[in-house]
Amino acid sequence: MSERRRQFDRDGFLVLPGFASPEACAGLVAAAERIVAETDVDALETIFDAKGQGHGRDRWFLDSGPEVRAFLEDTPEGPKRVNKLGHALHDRVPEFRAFSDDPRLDALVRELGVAAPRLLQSMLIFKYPRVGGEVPAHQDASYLYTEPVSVIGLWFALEEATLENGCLEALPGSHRLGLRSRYRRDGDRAFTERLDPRPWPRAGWRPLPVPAGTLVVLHGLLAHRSAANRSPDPRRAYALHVIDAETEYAADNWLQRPADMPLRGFSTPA
Ligand SMILES: O=C(O)CCC(=O)C(=O)O
Repeated sequence: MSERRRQFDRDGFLVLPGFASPEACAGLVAAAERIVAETDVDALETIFDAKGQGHGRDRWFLDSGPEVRAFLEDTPEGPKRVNKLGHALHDRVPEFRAFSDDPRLDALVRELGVAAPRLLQSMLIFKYPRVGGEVPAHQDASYLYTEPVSVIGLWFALEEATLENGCLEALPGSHRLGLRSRYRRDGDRAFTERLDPRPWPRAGWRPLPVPAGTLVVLHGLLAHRSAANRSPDPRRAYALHVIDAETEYAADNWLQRPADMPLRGFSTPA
């Protein structure tokens, strides 16, 4: 077993600095901002409500699995700002597709135990200066559930992530504490079902300030979160979530792909 695998199994995450070049990071930021510039942000209505999950009653969100859609920050007083783009950048936007189809990622997730990787969702998380909101503690397997759990989050810092601008924070070893909730779809709504009422411990969280180009790999059961961006600097990040085709994808996950857009593995030619 590789040292990387041992560390991932022990902690539930890996921090891999220097994964993406400055040019690659700048290319994704430019592509994301081009999409935002082409979007009528004032006409958007769906706030990505990381705390209350209010977007779970909204088709703009619920049907976004195979699309590229923008979601808003909760800024009741200020102008509308984009919180994230999701959830099929890796399929629909050439720059994200090229970045995501990196054979190093295929090899990495296989090394971490994913037998048949499938690219499930992708997001550009903006965390713009002063408006980028908090992401409360969660496990990705709550949202992207397979039986058994297989989801791995690949989170790329496109800019330096700091304590001030809302870097990721992880709770080491929490991937061994079981799944605390499931986010389940029921027709036109999705809702959180609590499986374990205990709150996450207050102590033991580790902030992960990282330079641009760093890849943070997150076990699907690892508790992680990020604070609001209180700084004058943006903290844009790209997140790609991968599951194992040899597991069962839950029929009541919020994200469902249409039959004509099946999930694919890495490196499938466009
Ligand atoms: O970028 C963030 O602040 C949070 C990202 C996250 O929680 C995720 O990708 O699962």
